[in-house]
Amino acid sequence: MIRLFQFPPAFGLPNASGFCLKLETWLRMAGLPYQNVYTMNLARAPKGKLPHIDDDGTPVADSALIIDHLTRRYGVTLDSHLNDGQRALALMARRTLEEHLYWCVVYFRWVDERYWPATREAVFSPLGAPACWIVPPLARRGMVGQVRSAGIGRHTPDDITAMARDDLAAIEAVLGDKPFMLGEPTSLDASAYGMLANIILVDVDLPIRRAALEFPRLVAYCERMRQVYW
Ligand SMILES: N[C@@H](CCC(=O)N[C@@H](CS)C(=O)NCC(=O)O)C(=O)O
Repeated sequence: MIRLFQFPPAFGLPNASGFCLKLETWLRMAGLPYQNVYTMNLARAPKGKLPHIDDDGTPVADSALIIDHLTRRYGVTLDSHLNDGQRALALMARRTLEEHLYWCVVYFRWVDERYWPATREAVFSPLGAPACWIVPPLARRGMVGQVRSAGIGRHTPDDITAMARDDLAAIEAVLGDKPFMLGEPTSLDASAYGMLANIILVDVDLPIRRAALEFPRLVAYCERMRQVYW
C-alpha cells in the first residue's frame, strides 16, 4: 500500500500545498490506491519537506521523484504516448509552475503582511493551543527566508504579481483550447492543478488570484480537473 504523507486539508482544498495536491491528484489520475497520512511534522520527512510516501516499506520524497518511482514500479502509462517535443514542453511548463509561480504564491501567503493572517488561520488553527500560537511565527520565519533565497522575496508585490501574470499567460498558452494541458490527461495536469487550484480555488483575495482570474481558460481548466478527479 502507498502511504501518502502530506499536510492536512486547508483553505477549502484537499491540500494547501501545491506539491501535495499535485501528488494526490496524480495518484487519482493514475488510478493507484493510497492511504493519506496527514502530518505537519517535517522533522520526520526524509528531505524535510512534504509530500513523501512509503511504498510498501520504500520511502521516497519529492513529488517528481515519487511520480518517477511509482510510474516505474506500477507501470503507469499516463505519459507514455508523449513525443520528445511534448515531454520537453511538459518539463518547461512544470518548472514554470513549480519553481517560479509556486514561490509567488508562497510570497503572498507567508510574507505579505496583508494576507499572512488568512494563512495563519487556515494552516495553523487546527493545531489548537498552545501550538497554534507558538508554531506560526517560527514556520513563517522559515518561509520568509526561503522566499528570499529563491529570489522572489526581493521584489515588490506589484513586480511579483506581474511576473506571476506572465507565468499564467504562458501556461494558458500551453493549454490553448484543449481540455488538458497536452490534449489527453498527463502528469503535467497534476502539477498544473496542484499549483493553479491553490491560486484560483482558494477564496482569499490575493493579487495573484486577481491576476489568475484574468485567464478564463485556466479558471475553466481548474474546474474541469476538480470535477474529473475530485
Ligand atoms: N520539490 C519538492 C517540493 C516540496 C515542497 O516545497 N513542499 C513544501 C510544501 S508546498 C514544504 O514541505 N515546505 C515546508 C518547508 O519548507 O518548511 C516536491 O516536488 O515535492
